[in-house]
Amino acid sequence: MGKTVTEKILDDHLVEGDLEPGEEIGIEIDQVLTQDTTGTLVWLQFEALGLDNVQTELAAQYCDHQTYQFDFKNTDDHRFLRSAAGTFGAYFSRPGNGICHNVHRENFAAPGKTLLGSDSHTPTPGGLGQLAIGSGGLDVAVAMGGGAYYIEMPEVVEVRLEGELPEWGTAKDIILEMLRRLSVKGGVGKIFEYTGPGVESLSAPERMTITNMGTELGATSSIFPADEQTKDYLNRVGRGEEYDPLQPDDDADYHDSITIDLSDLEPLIAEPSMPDNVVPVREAAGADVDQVMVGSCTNGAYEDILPVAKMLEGRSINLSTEMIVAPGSKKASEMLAREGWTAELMAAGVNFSEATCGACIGIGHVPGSDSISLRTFNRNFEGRSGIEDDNVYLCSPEVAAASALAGEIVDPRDLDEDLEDPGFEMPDSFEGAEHDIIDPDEAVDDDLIKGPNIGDVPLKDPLGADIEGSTLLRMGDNITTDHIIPATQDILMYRSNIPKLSEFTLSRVDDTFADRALNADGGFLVAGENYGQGSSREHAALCPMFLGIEGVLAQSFARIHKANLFNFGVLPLEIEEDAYENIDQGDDIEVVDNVADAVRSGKEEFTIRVNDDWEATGVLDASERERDILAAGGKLSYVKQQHEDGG
Ligand code: MIC
Ligand code: SF4
Repeated sequence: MGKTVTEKILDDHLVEGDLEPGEEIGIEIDQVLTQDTTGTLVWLQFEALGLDNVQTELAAQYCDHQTYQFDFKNTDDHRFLRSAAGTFGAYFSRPGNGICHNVHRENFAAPGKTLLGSDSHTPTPGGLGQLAIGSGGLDVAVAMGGGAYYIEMPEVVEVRLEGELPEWGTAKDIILEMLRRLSVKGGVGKIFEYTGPGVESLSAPERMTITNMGTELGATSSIFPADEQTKDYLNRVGRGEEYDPLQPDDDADYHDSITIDLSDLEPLIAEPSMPDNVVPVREAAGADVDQVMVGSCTNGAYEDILPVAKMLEGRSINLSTEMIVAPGSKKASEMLAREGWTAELMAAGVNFSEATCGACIGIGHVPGSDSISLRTFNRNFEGRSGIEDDNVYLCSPEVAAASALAGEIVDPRDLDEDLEDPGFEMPDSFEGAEHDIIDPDEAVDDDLIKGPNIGDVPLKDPLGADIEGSTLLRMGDNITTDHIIPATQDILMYRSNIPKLSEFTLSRVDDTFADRALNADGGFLVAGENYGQGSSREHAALCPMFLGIEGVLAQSFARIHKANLFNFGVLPLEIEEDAYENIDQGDDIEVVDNVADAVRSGKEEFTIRVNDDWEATGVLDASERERDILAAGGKLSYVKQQHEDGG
């Protein structure tokens, strides 16, 4: 039987298992990427594992999320990361050089290779035919040490694109349409593979807007074939020799198929405060916009800002609206400046930010209370912008520019007859800022430099026989990792200091939680569907573990977060809606079986006793390897044990 693009790459990298959906597979990783706010733990864990050299073809450390050195803690983290990259053999992209996904696609991403990254938007270069997956930092550390990466073989779902985008239709509208149809949990356990005649009409950067935001569907990854468009992009970034054509076989067998006729699309917008709250822009039109932001790893490339510049050239943004452009890479800033577009944008009333994630996670450009911010980003979870009562909308750069001109949300087709669709255009070459990536051969440090805020990674005891405790917090559906450990500056600066960071755990849901958890002797979290969606930050599992959380009972889990719970020895049990409805905060929970034995022996259904009064079933959906990790008290202890055993 013919193979999909995904299967071809997996086949080439398979070290364990069969490509059967639901089966655990182990794959070899060619490239890894990490960034500043997940990277410190990656290297601390790499060190704790006793590893001393990067074993993958390539590893890249980016400094992009918190680049403003407000506080010595951020600066110390950057210095530690530079020293770790130098010591262990990774590329180091300096603070301000750009967002990991943008810089990686320009410099390293290549078709047919595997990429693992400690950031949930790692699938971005799927648009170049690379199989790229986001994970927790510990998985990245292990892969970087030469270990395989294990996942449940996802279902490969075809997304067949027919036709061509109409005027003012953009790649962003394609992925917003996917979110409108499938929701933020519609991609869990899936890889979306784009096929069909519509693919040819999309340039590689447009494809990468789609694969980037496939993460918002909860997908393991998203991928396009590698074709003439891929070759064209690689030529323009000066890496034409890395082109390797890759197409699905004619008789490739997909688990499911979705068709989108591109010519039917119209400008779309995600309303507050979930990326799947998608409606046509015309339905949201008329609302006053206080702030417009163009940027992020979804739409912050030079190619995304160029149409904005063309639309604003010779015009002025509305006086009631502030507009900020945050290029995704310093190279994009440099190119815009060299070509005069920066001046055009400034003349129209735009302010520039340095190339950083920044505002996407509430660091700078925080919207005013209860105001509307229109962004070209990928996430609009409540409070993520840095203020609880935010109203963040997500849209294409074109809709953002039109709305900045109007001062209100507007479909560009309705703004002004003279406004032309600027279309999508790529530069002939991407030149600039070469000196901002330090090659491992030119490393400036060869020893780790740890400031006082950089501590060790706490370990958990191996799993015991009895697990009991109180329901310390009961939450609803779609709880994000931004709820568990927010990413704003005042909290982010403790990412390398787990005891301190833990004080903020779930504080946005209940600010007494951390104290209550520390004082309780063990305990549980209870949640509805899709618990832990969003970011890959392993702190969202590590900090609850540090506070004594032994298990999470949820109706369902997001993929990366569930893997992180295993990695830190926290028991994730799936419960039915009925049980979820009947457990109240404060209820006593006991997992009745001898838990350590049962986990090791492969038991799937656990009896949960509530208040010594009634019983529910908790399902442990885990591979043998995940069970061993859980029983060992987490992956760090498990891998160390394997090394000691000579495994
Ligand atoms: C995000 O978009 O939420 C982040 C910040 O990039 C995270 C990584 C982190 O928490 O540092 C992600 O997506 O994994
Ligand atoms: Fe950075 Fe935002 Fe992209 Fe995360 S989603 S990598 S915070 S720009």
